[in-house]
Amino acid sequence: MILEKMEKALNDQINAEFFSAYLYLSMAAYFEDQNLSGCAHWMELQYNEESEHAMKIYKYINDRGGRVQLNVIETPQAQWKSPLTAFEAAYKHEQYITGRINDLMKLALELNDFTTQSFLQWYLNEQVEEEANVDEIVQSFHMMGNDKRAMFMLDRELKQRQAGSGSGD
Ligand code: OFO
Repeated sequence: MILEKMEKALNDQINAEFFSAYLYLSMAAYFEDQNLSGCAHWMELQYNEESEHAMKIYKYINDRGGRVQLNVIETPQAQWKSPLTAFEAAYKHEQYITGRINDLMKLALELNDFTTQSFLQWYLNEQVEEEANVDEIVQSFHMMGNDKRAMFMLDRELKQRQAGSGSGD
């Protein structure tokens, strides 16, 4: 049986993961509008991943005999100044999520909840990857500056991203 305090914090994280999904879907829609279908595709896959992250916690709470409580998902931002600022916002968001996972781990340690500590280990590792993947794209944007041809190439590369991988490689 999961402790109430841990259950509440994990339920909040389900909401945060679904918000991440929503945010990235909103970014996908923005990129579609900018005719950057590769960036849009990358964000759509990110949307799927975030939904999976939420559902993993959903399943965990149920498996531990807890009660899932779904809450309102905040409206995500819909417009960005440029493709670069959208990816920068995604990077900042991932750093925020990493902070949240660290806080969950702190709580699990405080409560001596060993199974939740083990469960959260996957998220800690995943966040290293999540931050690195977005940061790599932000760096590519910085390198190409206003070069339209480079933008075209990067968009094409991002279109190659496969489900389960973070980049276009
Ligand atoms: Fe769920 O990792 Fe991104 O937010």
